[in-house]
Amino acid sequence: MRIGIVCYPTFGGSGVLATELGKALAQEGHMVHFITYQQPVRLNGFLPNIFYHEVQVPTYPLFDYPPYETALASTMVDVIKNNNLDLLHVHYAIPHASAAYMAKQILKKEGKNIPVITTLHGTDITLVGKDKTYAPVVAFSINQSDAITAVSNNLRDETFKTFHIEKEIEVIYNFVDVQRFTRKPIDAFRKVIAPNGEKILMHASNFRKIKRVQDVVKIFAEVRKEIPAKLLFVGDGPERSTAEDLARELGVCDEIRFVGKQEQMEDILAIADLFLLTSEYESFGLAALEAMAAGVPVISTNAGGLKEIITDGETGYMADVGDVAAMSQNALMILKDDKILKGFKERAAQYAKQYDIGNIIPLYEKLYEKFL
Ligand code: GMT
Repeated sequence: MRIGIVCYPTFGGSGVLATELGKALAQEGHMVHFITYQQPVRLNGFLPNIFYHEVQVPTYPLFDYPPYETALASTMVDVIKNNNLDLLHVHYAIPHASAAYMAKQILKKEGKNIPVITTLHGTDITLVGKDKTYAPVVAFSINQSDAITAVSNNLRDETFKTFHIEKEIEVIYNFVDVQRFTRKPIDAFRKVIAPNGEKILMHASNFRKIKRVQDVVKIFAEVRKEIPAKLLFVGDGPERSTAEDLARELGVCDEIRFVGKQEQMEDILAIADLFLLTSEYESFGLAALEAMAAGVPVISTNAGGLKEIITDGETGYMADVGDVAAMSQNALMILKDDKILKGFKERAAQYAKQYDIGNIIPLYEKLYEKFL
């Protein structure tokens, strides 16, 4: 098949998922064309069967806001026509689903039918999408898609609650390449972070408000009162300085490393003992799944779709949003006893296998085949 994939090229979960999907499809022999404004971060190195088309958005003195959506729709038309694509798969509804609708209408006039599949990822529905500035366009363009998928049952339900959706939404879970995340820890790296054998806690996100990174710092400060530990913050974003200020206030700043945006998550996760995800909402929590695949148990909130991937008391523990005391207790329960920790690590890795890339890619292929 010749497949167009449209996504955000950044470190966000939807872009990561879309890129990994495209790479896997290319490995299966499909021709995959990425259409976005920048090379996706996980699209590194040369890969046969993968093509990348950058959306150029020319500036003009009249434009205070250059019209990206128009440029994207025009690029979609151009790429679909010149590469004779069979279908377009857009990730994150805003503005990808509406740009795809526009491209579809233009091509229809020229006698070409291009099926559009929209995958909903989370905040495109639950936060940004439902804002009345965007809602009518989001609802309309989702309904105009030939197929809709959501990354969890929770997101599917939230979408039906938020919008009047006239079609079925198929749930296709996020996935992880288990083999890639099964890494031996790099000893030298572990020694740099935790020279005296301290336990390593980790959080990775885009540091937006919804992630509640202050709770991560608070949990870490509680853990530090009882056991020697270090905290690794991976990623960057608007709440980073708030987290840093709080760490200083709580006297744990020297025990925390902010390592910024990282591509090689598998190497970083390999040295971690516990992953913290304190979000107010996660449609799925791909970061938590990657942690589990690397054999790292997860302490998280019970928000959104997290309940669908974390098994309480087996692969980690969940607590209510903001319940720092419970999350700290849960973290200590796992970390205090090496035998208990080992059990959680093994089960996390084992449970992650059901979301292995090899189980999920065929579901997308099956969906695509319906439109050929
Ligand atoms: O979590 C973010 O803020 C990034 C966001 C995105 O769209 O890139 O992630 C969403 O999509 C991921 C992949 O499907 C999910 O695993 C995340 O849970 C979801 N984030 C939220 O729902 C907040």
